[in-house]
Amino acid sequence: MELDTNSHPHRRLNIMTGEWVQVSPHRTKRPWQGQEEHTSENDSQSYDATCYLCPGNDRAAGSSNPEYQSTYSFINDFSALLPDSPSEEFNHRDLLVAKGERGICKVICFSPRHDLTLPEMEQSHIEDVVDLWVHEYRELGEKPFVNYVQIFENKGEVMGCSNPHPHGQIWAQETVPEEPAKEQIQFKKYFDTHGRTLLEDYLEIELETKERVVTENDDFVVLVPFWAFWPFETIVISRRPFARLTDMTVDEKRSLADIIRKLTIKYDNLFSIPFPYSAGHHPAPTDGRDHPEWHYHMHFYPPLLRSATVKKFRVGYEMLANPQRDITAEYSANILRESPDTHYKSNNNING
Ligand code: H2U
Repeated sequence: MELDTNSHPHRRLNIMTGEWVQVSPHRTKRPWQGQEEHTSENDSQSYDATCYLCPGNDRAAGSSNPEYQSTYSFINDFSALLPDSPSEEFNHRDLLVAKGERGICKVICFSPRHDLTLPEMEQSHIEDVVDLWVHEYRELGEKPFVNYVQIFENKGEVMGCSNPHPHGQIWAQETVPEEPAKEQIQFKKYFDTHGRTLLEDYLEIELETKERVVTENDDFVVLVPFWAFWPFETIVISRRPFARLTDMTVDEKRSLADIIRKLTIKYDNLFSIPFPYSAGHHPAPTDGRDHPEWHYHMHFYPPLLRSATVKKFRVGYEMLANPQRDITAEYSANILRESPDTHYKSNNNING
């Protein structure tokens, strides 16, 4: 019998990490009697006097925010990493091993407006957010002890986001953390053999069929990767294989803002809610090396499965054995592609 990836259980290789994902498309018919998440709309007020991130307000640890008009970043008052902690190693008989880790954590506010999320923001305001990401990547990456700058956003209560005010975080640190480190190995292996970036060649294949492509513009393509784990996971890949956020041209920065707007509008429209996710940039490490193998991209990992209230849990087999998904990447890509381009709350048309 020939393998039909639309109906037969199979495994797909995540070429970016070298790890396998179990796909079980025949399971999508099972009934659901488990937990349903409650949905939360955005706050409707543009300023909240009790919000730690609104302009002019006091923060939890005593400092206060300026009356910022656009974007604003500050050192996280509860930073997980500190710039002056010892970076010595500890090793007891190769069994108890630890190493000090230095770093800097920042919070970045996307807008002075408490009630907006990225898909509801004007294109020009998302461009300001892109400029801030580039600025922070440059400034933090230039610090001699910083070898990786991880910029990310947790959106929605279900993802553990602490505050509806639109914001993200940055953790810049000495060590290249696990996820980009896995990609670094895979990218280098591929580049050394083929002389092209792994994502450049992968994108070429995806653009032949467009089966998993969700949306695209002149400089970026959004697709559900062949090996996606989260039901509506996507990756944003630059058409030109550049490595760093600071390598983007003015046009590419504009295009990045545009593609993020397009994608997040589609996400919100999927279940007519502010769609929760963890998303982040994977630019090259800032370790002073050139990294011709690296290809800039962004990951979006949304937790929802089949409605606004049913979440995917990574438990049981997936904790103990292997990541697994039921609906196929092709099925999800199709749903996302068909998701309307105008935000459900407004006439904010993504083509406008
Ligand atoms: P999350 O919503 O993704 O948790 O990010 C909010 C961050 O903001 C969180 O890391 C920080 C928290 O430590 N924070 C401050 O730095 N100051 C505050 O006054 C409140 C929250």
